[in-house]
Amino acid sequence: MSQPLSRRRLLAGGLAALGGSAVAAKLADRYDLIPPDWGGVWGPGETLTYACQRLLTHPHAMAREFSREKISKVAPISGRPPKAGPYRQALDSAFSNWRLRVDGLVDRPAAYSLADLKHLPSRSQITEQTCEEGWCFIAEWTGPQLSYVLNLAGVQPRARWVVAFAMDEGYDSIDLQDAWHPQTLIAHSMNGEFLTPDRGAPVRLSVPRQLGYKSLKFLSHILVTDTVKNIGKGLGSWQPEGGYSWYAGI
Ligand SMILES: Nc1nc2c(c(=O)[nH]1)N[C@H]1C(S)=C(S)[C@@H](COP(=O)(O)O)O[C@H]1N2
Ligand SMILES: [Mo]
Repeated sequence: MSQPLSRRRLLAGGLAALGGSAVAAKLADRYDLIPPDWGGVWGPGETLTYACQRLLTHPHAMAREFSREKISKVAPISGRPPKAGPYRQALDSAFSNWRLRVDGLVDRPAAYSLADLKHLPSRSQITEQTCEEGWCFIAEWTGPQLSYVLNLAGVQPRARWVVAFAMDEGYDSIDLQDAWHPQTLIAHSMNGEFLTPDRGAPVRLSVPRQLGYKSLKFLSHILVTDTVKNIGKGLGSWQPEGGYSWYAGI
């Protein structure tokens, strides 16, 4: 978004006033403000939330970062790794044959080994991860920024979404604004140690500006795309299929 703030405010105010109407939807579409879960009963509300977030917050507004003493002693786990199948095989061989594919609307598709990812320039951040079920914890995450990997791949102008796929069949998507965000990481470590299987090994996303379900674990594939209609049930995200919002900004 490159409009001046006053215009954004006006537009967002207009959207709020029109909440849920067809006019609001048209406006939002014109300014690229439609989330994948715009349809259905909650669609207008979801669109309003997403559109206002995108209009009113700075694209690089940072999630809060904490000092080391604030790191939580207890960090719950949600979503265990598969006990059998390809994940188990990959784990048994210490992920030596595992690759993170990066493809879709990019000029240079790539496949990274775990060693490749560990050697890329990385960022460490002590941030809070918040689960939609009501708990949270603070931890340090380390790994290359998603933006670094996307830059290597060369994202094409038509792209709008980045979809991550996991080895437990999970998938989730974020828009390019969150994909380029400096705190969106492909994390290989938590609190200075490589990820355990429970924590999402070999690598997971860390997306501290959104609820925990966007921080997908056990990654296998990153797809850059202009539509998520063909992903899962059409929302490009596991959780909205169960009733949560596609946009999980906090
Ligand atoms: N692949 C995959 N990623 C996942 C999940 C999952 O079940 N599978 N659970 C999500 C949810 S709901 C949350 S809150 C966080 C939890 O991360 P943690 O186990 O490190 O606390 O991971 C997210 N990533
Ligand atoms: Mo969660």
